[in-house]
Amino acid sequence: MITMDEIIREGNPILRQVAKPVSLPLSTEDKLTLQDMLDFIKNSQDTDIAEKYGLRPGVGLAAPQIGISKRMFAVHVTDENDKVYSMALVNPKVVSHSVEQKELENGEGCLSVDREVEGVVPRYARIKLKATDINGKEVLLRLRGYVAIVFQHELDHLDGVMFYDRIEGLDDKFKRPLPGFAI
Ligand code: LHY
Ligand code: NI
Repeated sequence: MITMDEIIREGNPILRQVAKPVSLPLSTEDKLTLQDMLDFIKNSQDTDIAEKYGLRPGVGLAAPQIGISKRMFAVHVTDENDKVYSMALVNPKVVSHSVEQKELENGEGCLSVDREVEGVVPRYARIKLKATDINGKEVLLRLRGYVAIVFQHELDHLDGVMFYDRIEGLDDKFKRPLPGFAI
């Protein structure tokens, strides 16, 4: 099982790489990795398991965070209407998004960041996402609110972007320009 020891922390260049597309059909190895990632997130939300293994509670995990630079992530998160999004996705693509932005009032954290970074992280309020699930099925998701923010946080990891890169005016030694804005 994945524990915190496997989670790569900021400063490791893998977190700054643009992850590679996953080849389809999914290999057995990639499927096992995806299942491990989803299990980690679920375990981290189980008080007893989290305490036993010292897991920090999380709602999402991207493959680069366990040192695998491939375009895949897992989420286990509940929306405002108690709908549970529990899935592992590969090659996700935002096909459309709102103009409206939204942010979590208390900012964001990251399982790869062992400190608090203050500041709001602007995200799209709504996104439509196309991806392939662990069974090789293509899915189209319409996401809003907290869940949309979590998915965007995980998507960013696939492009080597950390949440604090998006905090306006933040001065931080780990902060990098967003892709497309480099000189
Ligand atoms: N996981 C964070 C977590 O706590 C994701 C997250 C997203 C936190 C949005 C806060 C706001 O589950 C990760 O860092 N995964 O990359
Ligand atoms: Ni993160």
